[in-house]
Amino acid sequence: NNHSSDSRGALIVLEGLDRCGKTTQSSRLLSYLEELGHTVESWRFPDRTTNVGQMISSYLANKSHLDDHTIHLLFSANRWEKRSLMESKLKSGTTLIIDRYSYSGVSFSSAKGLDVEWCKAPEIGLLAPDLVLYLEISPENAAERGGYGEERYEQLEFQKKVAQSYKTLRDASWKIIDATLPIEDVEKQVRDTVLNCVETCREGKPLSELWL
Ligand code: 2DT
Repeated sequence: NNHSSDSRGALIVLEGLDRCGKTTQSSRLLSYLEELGHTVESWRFPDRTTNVGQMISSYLANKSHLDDHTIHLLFSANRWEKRSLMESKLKSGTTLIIDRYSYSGVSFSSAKGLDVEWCKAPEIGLLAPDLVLYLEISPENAAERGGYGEERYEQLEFQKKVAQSYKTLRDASWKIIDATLPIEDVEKQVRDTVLNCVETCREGKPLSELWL
């Protein structure tokens, strides 16, 4: 048994369509793990605080226009600029809960028509999540929740394409959760799956890289 000081944290990613409840679940999960005494941080991508992140933010707000390949590479660069910090946090025992990651990168860009393999290429070598919680909701249902803002991508037809692309990316690290259930039920499933994952990482599961 590893002593907690030399065991690593878990890399947990939340994915799903806009309005699926990712942000709510991330913050609830953060408090839950904190209460249990885990060292945990909540991150999100895009990280709009960096220079690259500001370019992305302006693009999403329709304040700038970029070629589809260019914005794809900026999203990827935005993950690369956080990679070493991510690795050191995990190795020092911090669990990271991340709202969107490479799967958003690949699904949103390939939903525009870019080649999937081309989209995956710049993601190769980023840290692979130990668990991807996919909060599943139909695009129609998500749209009915309201709150689609002014941002690029927040449109039903496009979200339908994104949902299709997400489906092709599922692998063994994914846990699909029905996001139309009451918030507490979703939360319960998130908690159970996460505790399991945190334990496996603590017991020495090695960190790996995308794409397997
Ligand atoms: P938020 O609304 O969650 O801030 O996301 N996106 C995100 C991409 O197209 N590629 C990516 O790599 C990532 C991380 C999803 C902003 C929008 O940006 C999209 C929604």
